[in-house]
Amino acid sequence: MCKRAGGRGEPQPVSAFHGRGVGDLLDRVIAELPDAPAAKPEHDLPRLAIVGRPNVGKSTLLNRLVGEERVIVSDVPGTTRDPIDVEVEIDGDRYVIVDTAGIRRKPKITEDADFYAVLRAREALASADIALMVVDATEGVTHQDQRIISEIQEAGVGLVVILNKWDAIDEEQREITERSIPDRLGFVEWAPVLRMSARTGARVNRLGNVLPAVLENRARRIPTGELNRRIREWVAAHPPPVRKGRRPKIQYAVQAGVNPPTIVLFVSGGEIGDDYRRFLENRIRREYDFEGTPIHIVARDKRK
Ligand SMILES: Nc1nc2c(ncn2[C@@H]2O[C@H](COP(=O)(O)OP(=O)(O)OP(=O)(O)O)[C@@H](O)[C@H]2O)c(=O)[nH]1
Ligand SMILES: [Mg+2]
Repeated sequence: MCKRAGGRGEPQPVSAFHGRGVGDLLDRVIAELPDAPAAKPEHDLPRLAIVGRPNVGKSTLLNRLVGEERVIVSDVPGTTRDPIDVEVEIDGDRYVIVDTAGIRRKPKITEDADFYAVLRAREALASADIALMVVDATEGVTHQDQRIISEIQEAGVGLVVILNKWDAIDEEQREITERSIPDRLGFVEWAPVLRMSARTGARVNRLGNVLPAVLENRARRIPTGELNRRIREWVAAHPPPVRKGRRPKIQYAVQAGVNPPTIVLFVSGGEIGDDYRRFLENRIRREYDFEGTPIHIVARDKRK
């Protein structure tokens, strides 16, 4: 808690006019704030959600990670209906892992079971720290895969893409799949992509290194002074474009949260567009290791 000095707290020198010390002040304010209600208690294990289209091998992967046949596997799409929580240890680290129903493009609303299965898969996804997005390598990355990945990104959940059934494709098909990756997954180029076979177990152990790194990156904080220094440099080299006849000015920035890293820009004189947010995100990713986690950048009007 706050160290008391005569009941008024420790003084923090700032210059409101120059903005000097404001960043450090904000860091201290944030450190004193109670954690957001969404934050999980520390004793809770990190949650992994296995998601993807029907029949890609999600349940097979869960069984492989657990080391026994905990959930039903079959070649009939739509086998899994309810998300099931299972505790697993992967390379010495413990997690809660959730198998989910395959997410279809349009769940047949007439078939209630289908509709609710997809709904529950989305709920399991929303409360996960990392999504293991399983893709069927024999089919390559499809549009529906891309849609699910966009949902993961918007939910702010960590992302590891798994190209599963790697055992079932030959050298030529592997090359075709590899060549399509930059195009199909370019919009999440920060996500690790692992080739594996849930059925044979080949390369499943790669998750052991990747998962702890993603969790660490999701918890990374950029100190406010440093963040503002860098943003000033990037803005000086590439100022935000004029929109609706007004040029926005970023007054200051602060990383307001983690899991996922969330950066708030206080802006005056105009609006920051999506393109410019992406530009800043790319610069941030060049400087800091945020592999495997979305970054949310929020612009706020300074006057509000
Ligand atoms: N060749 C090969 N087949 C696999 C692999 N993983 C899963 N399969 C097969 O793919 C089929 C579907 O596997 P499941 O694990 O039930 O797939 P799912 O994604 O859980 O399917 P739903 O629950 O219906 O969404 C089964 O016949 C599995 O044996 C793999 O790595 N290689
Ligand atoms: Mg299943």
